[in-house]
Amino acid sequence: MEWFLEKLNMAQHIKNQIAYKEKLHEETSPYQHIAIYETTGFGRMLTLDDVVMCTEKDEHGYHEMIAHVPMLAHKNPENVLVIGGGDGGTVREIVRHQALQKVVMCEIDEKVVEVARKFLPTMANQLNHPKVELVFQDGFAWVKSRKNEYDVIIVDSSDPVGPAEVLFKEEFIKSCYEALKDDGILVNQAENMMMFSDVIVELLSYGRKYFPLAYYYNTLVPTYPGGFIGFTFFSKKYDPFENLDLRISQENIESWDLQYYTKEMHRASFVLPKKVQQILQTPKVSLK
Ligand code: SPD
Repeated sequence: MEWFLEKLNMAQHIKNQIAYKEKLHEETSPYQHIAIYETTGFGRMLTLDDVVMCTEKDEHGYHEMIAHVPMLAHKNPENVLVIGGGDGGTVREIVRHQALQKVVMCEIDEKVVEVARKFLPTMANQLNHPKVELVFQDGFAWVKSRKNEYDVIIVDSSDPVGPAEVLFKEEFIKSCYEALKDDGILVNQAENMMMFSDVIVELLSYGRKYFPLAYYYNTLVPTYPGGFIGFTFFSKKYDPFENLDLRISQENIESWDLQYYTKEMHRASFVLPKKVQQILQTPKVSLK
């Protein structure tokens, strides 16, 4: 057994190590170093530039929550854009929705998708779905060229160091706002609330300049530093809960084979620790 040591440039006071049996693959694409490990406890793991992206065992907390929270908060999410998300886990969740007509996944690095198709079939297994269009180009450039087009945009990015840095900047949030329809929702991967509240505060400050509603919600992913990660939720019209009962019954989510998402987890994920809520200044959410 060996130990993978995460090289998360942002984490200064903590070390994230995952035990593995074997490194199954590695290559360097024009954008980053890509590797797949067979871990001892979490199944296969994808890393980019030596940072954990996902493992087979705990990916559901991330992909179900990044996808179903905005998809069930929106009244009719027909047109969806995913920026990043090359492993395919987010798209796998989005295509469950009957309301969906089309999802575009814009991933800068074609090699990540190639590797996921080969080594992570349980995540990449819906990338050939007829409602999915794959685009291999810079996500920012794609968003900038679209206006009033999407119901939901999901930014399934890596950390704000390296290729994804631009996705955490005001100009990008503004372009997403413009690419969304009048009742659109934008969800961004937004790091761990205890360790990187400065990143979240900054993202929220950009979002609040354009969107009337700004929230942060949280999910459990043990293989990420700190064990939690969260998302910003920016919305032009709908709060995260107002369409929930209706949408859940329309989609009949009981028939989906989910591991993490439930209506209760949806609501509870927006309830933040007292100090975090004070720092982020997001609306207080009741569990009822
Ligand atoms: N610190 C790691 C954050 C990684 C977030 N993105 C993961 C991609 C999974 N589809």
